[in-house]
Amino acid sequence: MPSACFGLPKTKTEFQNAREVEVAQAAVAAHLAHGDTLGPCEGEGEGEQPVGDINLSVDNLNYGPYPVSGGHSAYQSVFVQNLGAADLAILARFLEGPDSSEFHIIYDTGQSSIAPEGQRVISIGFDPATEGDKQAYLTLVSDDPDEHEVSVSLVGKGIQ
Ligand SMILES: [Ca+2]
Repeated sequence: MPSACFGLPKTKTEFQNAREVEVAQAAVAAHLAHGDTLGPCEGEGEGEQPVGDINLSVDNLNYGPYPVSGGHSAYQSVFVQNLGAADLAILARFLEGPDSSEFHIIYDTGQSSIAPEGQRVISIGFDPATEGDKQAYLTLVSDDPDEHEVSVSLVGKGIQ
């Protein structure tokens, strides 16, 4: 098992003189003597470990005006996508906000882990209990390192 990996200190054209070349060759020889591997380190170029990267297909869903006595509206869907190179864990999913009881999750493919290039589909219907403007959020919690929580805004209006 090599103890480390390493690259050449400079590209060949960057060496200023024979002395620098000699020093560089000695450094390479010392690495090789240790059993190190010459060349890019594993994962180098990626910069870091692969991670999941959450993306929502929409920022908001607008159900428009809908009758209070109409039952559920036609549903609308959010595609929760993984644009990263590693699996994305979905840790929680909830409806929140002032009128969250008037929006309902009708359908959810439900994966707790989304593979790279995969997606989870969540479909929501609007069922206003009273007249007026309604607002809620669908929030997803994941292990995306820079977007722990993401939300879709849900709006609609209850009418007679
Ligand atoms: Ca991200």
